[in-house]
Amino acid sequence: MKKVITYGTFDLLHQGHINLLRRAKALGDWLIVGVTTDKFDIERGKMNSYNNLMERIEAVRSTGYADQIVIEEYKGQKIDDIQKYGVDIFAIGSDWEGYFDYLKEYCEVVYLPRTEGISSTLLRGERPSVKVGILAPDDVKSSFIREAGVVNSIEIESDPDACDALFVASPADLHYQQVKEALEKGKHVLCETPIAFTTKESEELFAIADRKKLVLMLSDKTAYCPAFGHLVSLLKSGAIGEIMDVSVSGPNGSMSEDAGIALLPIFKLLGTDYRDVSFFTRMADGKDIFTKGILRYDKGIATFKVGPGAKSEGNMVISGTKGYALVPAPWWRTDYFEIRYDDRNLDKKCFYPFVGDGFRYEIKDFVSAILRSSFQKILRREMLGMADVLERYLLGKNVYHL
Ligand code: C2G
Repeated sequence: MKKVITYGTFDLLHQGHINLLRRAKALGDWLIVGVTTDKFDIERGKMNSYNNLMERIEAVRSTGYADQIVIEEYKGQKIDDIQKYGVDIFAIGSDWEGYFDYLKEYCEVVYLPRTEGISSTLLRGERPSVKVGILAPDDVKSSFIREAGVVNSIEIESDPDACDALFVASPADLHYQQVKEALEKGKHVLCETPIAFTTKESEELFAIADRKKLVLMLSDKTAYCPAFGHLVSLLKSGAIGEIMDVSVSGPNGSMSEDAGIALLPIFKLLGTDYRDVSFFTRMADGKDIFTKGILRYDKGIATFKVGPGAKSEGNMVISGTKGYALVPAPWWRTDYFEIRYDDRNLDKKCFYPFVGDGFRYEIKDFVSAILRSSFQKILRREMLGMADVLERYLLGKNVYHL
């Protein structure tokens, strides 16, 4: 029996894919189709798939050409699969001509003609997209535009009246007013932390968003990147036992700029039911240049330090009853962490992609929240917690000056 294998994303399955599968099947007696996982596609720079893995597998199955479907999860898997399944022919579209010649050492390699005039990219372009306006300094703006280029269903709109959504990364004291205006005009908002300086103002913004059925999402590169999400799920599933201490160092902006970022892992891991918060702060020329914050919980404690005035290693250590997690600097741009135990044989090193400058993850989530009402990774109570901590600081509650 002659076995043929082919691979692809097969997003928004179209005639080009169907032709390819038909031609691949005709080369032998048994066709194996490898469908890429969402994670692997993101790793290889494909952020913009419309269908998820299950939908794409179902689409391939529905063509009737695949005798066997496998999932492709990592670079190098093609060689492993060819050996594992005893494959005779590797087939792929001619857009890959020459690229897979290295597989000739393992089996025959056939480049099949690509169908012209149709592609997933074209089909994605025909779907509704979100027009996003940007209120940000030039460097942030150009980075946002560059990263939005790899995300599906988004267009940058320079006319503020014509946009459906707004990205706000202006100075923190302008956020509340700008977010409020945008929401009142019916625009979805992605805003850097903090959305406001008080809980009352934050609640008011959420109420407008709800009344107008709009997405109000917090921009924070850490929250949406793959490593951070997995770190939180792993620790919440008990990987280090009961979490007792979260110690966060950095980023090094002022309290109003960066406290929200530093509080995110604390709230994700210990929740928002803190008993009290105290601050130790040092001012220079009317600005806070160093602040250490302490949040006391019933069964745990968290500390964070922010500010440009005291240099430090920007890492994060989370202590549990059975082990601890170490996220090396800069923890807020997480692509790697370690879980450590007394028995070093049990230690785990976890690596993840952090592609581009990290904006793409939150842009993707923002667009899905608007178009598909998908789950928002930063919860409202966490955003309100950030506003509450900042408000206590600005009101001088439990603030000790150094
Ligand atoms: N294809 C085609 N004609 C088109 C579009 C796609 O023949 N108009 C072929 C591609 O050449 C490929 C297959 O359909 O062989 C799947 O295409 P994609 O879903 O775009 O997947 P791709 O990114 O090419 O992944 O490990 C994955 C593989 O490297 C290929």
